[in-house]
This record gives sequence, structure tokens and C-alpha cells, in this order.
Amino acid sequence: MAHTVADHLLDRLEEWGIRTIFGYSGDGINGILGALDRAGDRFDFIQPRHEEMAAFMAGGFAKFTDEDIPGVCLATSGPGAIHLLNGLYDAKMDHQPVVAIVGQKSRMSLGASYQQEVDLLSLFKDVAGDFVQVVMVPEQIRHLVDRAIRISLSERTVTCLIIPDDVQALDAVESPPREHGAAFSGSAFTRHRPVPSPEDLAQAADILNAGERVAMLVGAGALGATDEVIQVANRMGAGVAKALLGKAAVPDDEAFVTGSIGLLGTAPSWRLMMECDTFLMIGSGFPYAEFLPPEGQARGVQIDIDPKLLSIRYPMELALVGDAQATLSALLPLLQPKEDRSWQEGIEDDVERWWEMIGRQATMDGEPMAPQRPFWELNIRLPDRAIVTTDSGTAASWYARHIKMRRGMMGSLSGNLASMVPGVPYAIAAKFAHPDRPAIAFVGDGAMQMLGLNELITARDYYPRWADPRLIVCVLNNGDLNMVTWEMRAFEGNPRFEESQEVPSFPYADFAEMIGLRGIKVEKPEEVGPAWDQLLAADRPSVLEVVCDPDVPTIPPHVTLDQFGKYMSSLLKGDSETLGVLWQSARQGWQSITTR
Ligand SMILES: Cc1ncc(C[n+]2csc(CCOP(=O)(O)OP(=O)(O)O)c2C)c(N)n1
Ligand SMILES: [Mg+2]
Repeated sequence: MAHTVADHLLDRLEEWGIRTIFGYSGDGINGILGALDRAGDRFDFIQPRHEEMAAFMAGGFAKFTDEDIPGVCLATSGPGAIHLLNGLYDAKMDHQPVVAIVGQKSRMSLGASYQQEVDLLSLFKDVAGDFVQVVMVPEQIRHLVDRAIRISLSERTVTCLIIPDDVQALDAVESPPREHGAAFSGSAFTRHRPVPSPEDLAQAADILNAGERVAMLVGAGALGATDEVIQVANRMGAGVAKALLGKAAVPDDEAFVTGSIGLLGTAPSWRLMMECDTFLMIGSGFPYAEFLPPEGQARGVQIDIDPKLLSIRYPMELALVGDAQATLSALLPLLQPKEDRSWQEGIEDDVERWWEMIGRQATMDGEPMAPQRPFWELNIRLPDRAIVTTDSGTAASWYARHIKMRRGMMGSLSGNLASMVPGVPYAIAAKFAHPDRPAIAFVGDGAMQMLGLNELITARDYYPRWADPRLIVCVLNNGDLNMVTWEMRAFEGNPRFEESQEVPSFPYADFAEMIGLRGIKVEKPEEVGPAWDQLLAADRPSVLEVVCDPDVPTIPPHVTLDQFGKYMSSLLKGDSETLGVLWQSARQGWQSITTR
């Protein structure tokens, strides 16, 4: 068989080091699927149950692997391409390199209002705005693949190639003719790791050295700079708060790490920001400015690889473009060790008290148990090098506050899009990225019913390939779209709207068993620990279904009077859960207040 454009596409992907493709079939990509078949074991084609999951997996794969290889997803024209979108937006907004390859109707059908004909250039123009192209002739394949990958890597974003099905089947042209208009591209790529100038570093050091109460905030950009962040914090006598995507950047067993920040954050992070006089922000686009120091309170220094993200949350005195690891290494020798350690010691006391309080909250009784319980019990048992994912929902709060990241672990969630559903596909992608590491996903019952349940089938089909077969999906079965129920109470002052908030009952653990996985349902707090033990020792993926109390509020680290007023008025308006909610709020809230 002739070497086709589709074969050439794969050759080029391979040249860039790509081996894993998450995709779903359709006649718009028949040529590419045929080429994948011919390519044999040069590629791992992973088939999830839905194209959105393929996109989430590509984004998750990029999050958990070397940043110089993009995640790749493949979908057919029309409906398949449309299904990719949410997962692609997630990748784009969390700055992950992902290349989407989609089919299109054959060239002669375009414009004929043909079946499945969708204007894909327009459809992808926003999510893949940095680079979206239609392959019209075989001569383009080389430079379009090279550019799609190079731009996804260098801009840390989503790019897209649209390939009409008739073009896929044309004979490949490895090298364009040596003519005017031809492009001769290549695949050499070296990541740029910028370091600010010596003058800028000296100015940063001056500001930081002058500070008496330094607060640091680290995000995903600091994930490769663990040692440097710790050294800077030690030298500056600082406390370190973490944005959600940077949760694995610094281990929680460092005493000065105050944990997450924001609505899902901790009280020590809140106090760190409210009381600092100097603010160092590294590799984070954390959005909620009200959790940062009030304007004018602190002198600000920011380090970010992306100039567009500088000084948009807090007016920085110095905003530097730099790779976190390289910049902090260069800055370290200029920082003078702080003699007065009282600020950092105060933070450490705060953090110690916070962890005690968190433990008390998790082990309180609930109806039938506090939702924090499975997180707390996992902490005690979390294996080294585990990869922990969470869905959007209350699970994200408990993940943010309760999971203690240790050195070598990884974790993620849909940070900026905050989409439901990625919990399970991220964990599956983690298993393809690191088949020898255990993966654990925390997912709400709403997200499980949305698409998560289906993806358990994918885990069942692929786990025999994984050196460590453990992938545990912990389902928070609370019968409610609980995060939004709480948001409605706290922000709008509205009671729970039964029709929109209820999640139908479903036997999650039984379903897992039925399809050949392990499943345990727990309804008593004391059963949670032993269930984790059992599933962490299982020889296959599993579901831990935890029936938990929807009446436990995810109280933000500081609840404003206004929110509290609205919340109370929602209860008085006749929320169907009023009694339980009042009881749990009072108990859990009292725990937070007494540790301030
Ligand atoms: C795709 C999508 N749809 C809707 C939302 C809004 N939303 C955020 S959290 C949430 C509730 C999730 O419910 P569940 O998965 O059961 O988790 P719980 O909060 O109950 O623990 C909803 C509806 C969203 N973020 N993403
Ligand atoms: Mg729920």
C-alpha cells in the first residue's frame, strides 16, 4: 500500500516523540485509523467511551508527563469534533500542550450542506486560536504537524489540525517541491527557560530582603521548583500557600506550608495573605483577588513564564518573566537569611493547629458520616508516588484541604475551567503516563453519572497493561449536586431547589463489581479505613463508594457576614434540609472558628 498522508502524519508525530493517542473512531478519520493499524506498536491508541474523555485524557496526560511532549486526541468530523471541546478548553485554560486532530468531510463535499459537515475552523477558532489549520494538500502535512506541536509546546496551549478524509488517503509527499511558496520545517525543539536580568534579580532581592513578613503563593508553574521554593521560604522565613494546580509543588509536611488558598483554601493561607508585608507569587494565575493581600498592604514580586499573566491579580512592584526553577536558583544567592524567625514560627503554629482541626472535622459524625472522612483516612495510607485527581464538586474542597501531598506525589483537577467530569479520565491518563504508580480519583455522584461511570469500562479494559493495576475511584455518594447547593445557599441566599439538585440513586460499587472491577460501599465511618486498605491491596481498579452527609458545609476560610446572612436566610426560607444543615454548620463552623 502506498504511503499516505495519514501515514506521513504518524511519522511526523513519532518524530516528535508522541506515542500515545486518545481517540474515538468515525468515518471522518478512517484514513488515520487505517494508518494507525499499519503502524502497529509504534503507537498506543487508547479508546475511551466519549470524545470529551479523549480530550480530558490528552490534557491529563500532558499534566502528568514531561512538558515537551503534548497530549494528542483524535476525533471524527462533525459530532466527534464537537464532543472534544470541553476537554480541550480545560487543557487550554490550565495551560497544557494538547494537539487535537480531527477529520472533516472530503473536499468535494464541503459547502454542500453535507451530512456531518460542520465549520470546524470556526468551531476550533477560539479553543485552538493559536493554531488551527486545514490540511488541503499533502505538501502541508510536514509543516502543519511541526507547527501544531511546536506551538502547543511553546505556548502551552491547544492546537488543532483538521484533515479532510480524502486528503488522508492521498499519497504522501515527504518533502515539498523546491519551489517558491514551499516550507521546509523541522522538529528540533528546546524549551526556553527564561531568567530575568541580574539587575531585575537584584531588585527582587532588595524587596524581599526588606520584608519582615514574607508570604509566598505558588502555582502549577512552580511544580518543577520544589527544592528552590523550599530554600527561598527557609531563607526568607516565609510561609507558602498553594493554588490548587500547584498543590504538588511543595510537600504539605513542610511546617511553613499553609496549604490551599481561596474558597477551598485554609485559614492559615488566609491569615498569611492578610498579615504579610511582602508578597512573592510564583507560577500562578490564581483568580480570586480577595484572597490575596489587600492592595497596598504588601510589596509584590511576581515570577511567571507568561508575561500576559503578570500583575493582573495584585499590582506588583516588580513583575518578572522567568522560569520558576531557574529564576529562584538565580535569586537564592542574593537573599539574606532572615534572623527574626517569629513570623515563620507563627505560621507554623497556625498550620499545626489547622491540621488538628481538620482531623477533628473529618472524624465528626454525620449522616451517615462527614464527607471529609475518606480523604482523611486516605492520608494515613496514601502510597508513595501516588497520583491523586479530583472532580469539581465538594470533592475539590476536601482534596484541597485534606490531602497531604508528599514529595514525589502528583495531583490535579480542572483548575481554571472547573469542569465536572475530569476526575476519572485524568486518573486513567495518569495510569498511561505512569503505569507503575497508583492513581486515586475523588468524584461526586453527579459527575459519576454524567460520564464517569462509563469510563470505568475503559479502566477495566486497559488495566491488565498497567504494571501497578491500582486505580481507585472514590465516589462521594451524597445524592446531591452538593457544591452548587451550597453555592446557592451562600451566594444567593436561596434554599436547595430539589428538582435541580437531586442526583438519582445508583449502585456505584455494585456496578464496578458487575463489570469485573472491585467495589466496596461504606455507610459507616469506621468502615472507610479498612475499605481503603482492601482496595489499595486490590489487583485491579476499583470503586470506593462512600455514602456521606450533604449537610456538611464547605465553609470558606473566612465567611463574610454578607454570605453568612444570605446563608441563614436561605435556611429560614424553608430549605428542605434545614435541620441537618443547621446542626452540621454549627458543629463544623465552631471547629473552624475555635482554631482562629
Ligand atoms: C460540566 C459542568 N456542569 C456543571 C457544573 C456546575 N457544577 C459545579 S460542581 C457541581 C455539582 C457536582 O455534583 P457532584 O458531582 O455530585 O459533586 P458534589 O458537589 O455533590 O460532591 C455542579 C453542577 C460544572 N462545573 N461543570
Ligand atoms: Mg453529589
